[in-house]
Amino acid sequence: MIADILKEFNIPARHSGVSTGKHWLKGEGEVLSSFSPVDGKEIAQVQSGSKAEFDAVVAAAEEAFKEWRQWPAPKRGEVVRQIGEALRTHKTSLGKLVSYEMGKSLQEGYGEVQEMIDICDFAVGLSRQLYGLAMHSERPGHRMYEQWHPLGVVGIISAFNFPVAVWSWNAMLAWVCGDVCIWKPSEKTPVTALVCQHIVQSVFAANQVPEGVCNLVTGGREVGEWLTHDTRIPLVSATGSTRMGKAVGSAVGARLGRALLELGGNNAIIISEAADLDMSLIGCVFGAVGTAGQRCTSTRRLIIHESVYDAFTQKLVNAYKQLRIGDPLNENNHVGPLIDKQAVQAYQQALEQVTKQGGRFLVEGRVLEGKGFESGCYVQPCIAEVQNYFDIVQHETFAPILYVIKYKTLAEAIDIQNGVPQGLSSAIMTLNLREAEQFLSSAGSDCGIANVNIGTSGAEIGGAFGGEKETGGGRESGSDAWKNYMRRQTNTINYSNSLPLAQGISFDL
Ligand code: UN1
Repeated sequence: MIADILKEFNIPARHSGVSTGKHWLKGEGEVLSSFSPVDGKEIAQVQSGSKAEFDAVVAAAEEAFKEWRQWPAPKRGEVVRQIGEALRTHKTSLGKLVSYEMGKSLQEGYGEVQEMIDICDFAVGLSRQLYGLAMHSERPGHRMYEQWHPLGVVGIISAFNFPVAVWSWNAMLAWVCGDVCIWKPSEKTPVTALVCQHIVQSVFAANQVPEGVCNLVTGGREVGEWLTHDTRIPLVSATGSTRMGKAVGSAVGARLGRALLELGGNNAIIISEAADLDMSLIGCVFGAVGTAGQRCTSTRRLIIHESVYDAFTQKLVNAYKQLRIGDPLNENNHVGPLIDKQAVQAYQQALEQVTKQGGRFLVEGRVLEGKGFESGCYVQPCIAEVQNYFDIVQHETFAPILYVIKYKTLAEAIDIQNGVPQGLSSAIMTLNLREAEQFLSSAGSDCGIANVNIGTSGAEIGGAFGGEKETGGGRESGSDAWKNYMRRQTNTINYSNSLPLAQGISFDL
């Protein structure tokens, strides 16, 4: 099945990972092997870019920008509309490949492609709505307004957990805004990136989009460093760990470029005494075990009111007993593998730390062995009773480990929810309006995303996506996130016969 999909997209056993959107370069850098965590098999080898090739790509991007920025935005939107159509055509095969290369369940693989289609639709509408404000000048015979111009070359560093959707949030907005993109996908999921590049390239070719608007450079850390240090790249949008984000943010900041950072989360759901417990269960379990706990938005902590603590943890334990773990392409399974053995090791180390720091497991974790688990990447989702201040709880472990914590008052619950270095997503389950509004108020959740009666993961593309504190502060996707990809220009026009100075200053010659 996967062989057919690779054939459909013209991906041989070895493929270049460097493209200017029209031509594939040789790929003179290191060779990446993409192994599926599903069965441990090699999917393909990808030849990454050398520094010289990277420089050639940036040069092509700069050249393309001169033309692309002059295309009317709705025309650029029309091209993005066609990308959305192409993604609709390929949704099943790309979704399966995402599931196979990354390990998320097939439903979530399809969901990821749907998220790409949704952002295409959003970007098409946006291409006619890149609005600036008009202001009233303090001077007679003057007019003021602001306009948004394309920014230039945008570097996109994406993570393995959403190997294609998060790139599309950035690329589709950047393209309607008139920018050109250079994508460095995760070295763990280069094959899905090749497929996206092929899809976009054929749409671009049919529309005579200039070479250099859609660039791909696969590779390891060094490619990320080239992107972040390059003064020809005014914006670097990066998704990944807080450690990576600090490196990107300081390198880009040192040259006064713009960094758009979407980093780790440590997302909690408060289960109030006024929660609908049956309904809450779905949100909590999907949030904790969906994508095997490898979403930035995964639910890591449940803060449960003491009066419903026993009842709700019992429900959770029962639900975890029903979880089917295995091949994510088999739709009967809920949970697939972690991305690789390194991730399994991090999971195991976290389990040790939980016990060492005084936690108690309600559902024990372990690495699964035997038939179907040969890749060594499948783990048992687990639940541990902890205190919020434990060092391990303060860190994001990218694995299905759910921490439960008891609370007495809502104020205490909000303190616990906010009492971590990260600030991405948060939620409260309650039917009590006062509680919900307190949680959403300025004294409530300190996260970029705060939900009521739904979980922490699975945000829609229409809202701005991102978070505060160590999550990096960036906002991608919907709302007015497009402004990150443009430069604002304030224009004042004098149509009078004199030149009065602002602030009433008189200056006569
Ligand atoms: C991520 O994990 O980096 O809200 C992105 C969600 C998805 C996107 C997650 N729509 O869970």
